[in-house]
Amino acid sequence: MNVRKTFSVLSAAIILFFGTQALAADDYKITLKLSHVFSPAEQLTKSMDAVAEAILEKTDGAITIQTFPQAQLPAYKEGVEQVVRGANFISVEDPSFIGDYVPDFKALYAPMLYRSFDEYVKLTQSDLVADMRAKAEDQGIKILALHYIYGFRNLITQKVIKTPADLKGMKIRTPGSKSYIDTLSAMGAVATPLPWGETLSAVQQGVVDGLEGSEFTNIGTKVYEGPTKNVANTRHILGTCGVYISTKVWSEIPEKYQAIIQDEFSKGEHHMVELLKSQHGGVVKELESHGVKFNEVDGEAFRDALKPLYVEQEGMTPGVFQAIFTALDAMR
Ligand code: X3X
Repeated sequence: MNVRKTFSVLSAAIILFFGTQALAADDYKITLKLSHVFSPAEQLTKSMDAVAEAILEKTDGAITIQTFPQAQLPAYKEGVEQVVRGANFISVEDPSFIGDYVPDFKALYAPMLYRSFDEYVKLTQSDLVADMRAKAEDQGIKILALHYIYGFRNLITQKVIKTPADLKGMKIRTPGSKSYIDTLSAMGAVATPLPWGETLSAVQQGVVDGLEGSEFTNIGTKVYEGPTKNVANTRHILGTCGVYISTKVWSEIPEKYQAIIQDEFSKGEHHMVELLKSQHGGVVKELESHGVKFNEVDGEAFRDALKPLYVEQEGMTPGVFQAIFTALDAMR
């Protein structure tokens, strides 16, 4: 008799627990603010808006993601800080901006590593990067995506650049992370960090001699309308964004909604990679129609100039660069 009574009490408790969970999930709602620096015409903006819309629909309105482009909200380093502080906030920035918390991401985002979008995508799916993701979670950062790729970053200047010597004394605008500053300095330029919002006016006013960015940035923000009409195909950094949310906020979202959020951001990054691969040739032609000229560079000279950057920095996992080189060699 006791066994039967115990069993029925236990069954009732289990039904009550899962029933409460189900009710909690059904009543659960959250609004997250998503911040990035891209302009309305750029694919990243369109992709973020599409993912937010799909998540709202598939969660029957439980998960609202309000998207804020062009650094309307804290962005870059400040955006990642919002995530680490546990705000209801999603930061969309390149991995160099989480490098302050997990230095290995600065190695993942190091210059002249990748020959294609696909190499980087494949590396993000490796055990090596899974370890990096785990380290990020220890720092309070849940990574929902890493390959919202917006193109290889090239030099965009008035003067034709072919070698590091050509960059001597030239002020080149970069984003504010150390990865970019170290990269452009090693390439021979005077790296001049500025938020994107101040960049085109700085070029116009001659505050900087040029910038570096992808063809998708060039066309999407109309860089070509300014004086910097020469693109040197350095492909020095693969421009890509990750999507970051607080682990604390993430853990409070019911699992059924977590699955939808993760699935939609994953589908979004795969879609954007394939779309931009198919669009790149047309974008180059469109830029050329606006008077932009592309030139090849002395790749060996730039690779030699950048070699000192493949030295482990403080906090990096010993051998992390060798592990990346080995993984990339295995793909080729
Ligand atoms: O952190 C995200 C990007 O890496 C920032 O790159 P930035 O500041 O050169 O902006 C790229 C542009 O396409 C924004 O419109």
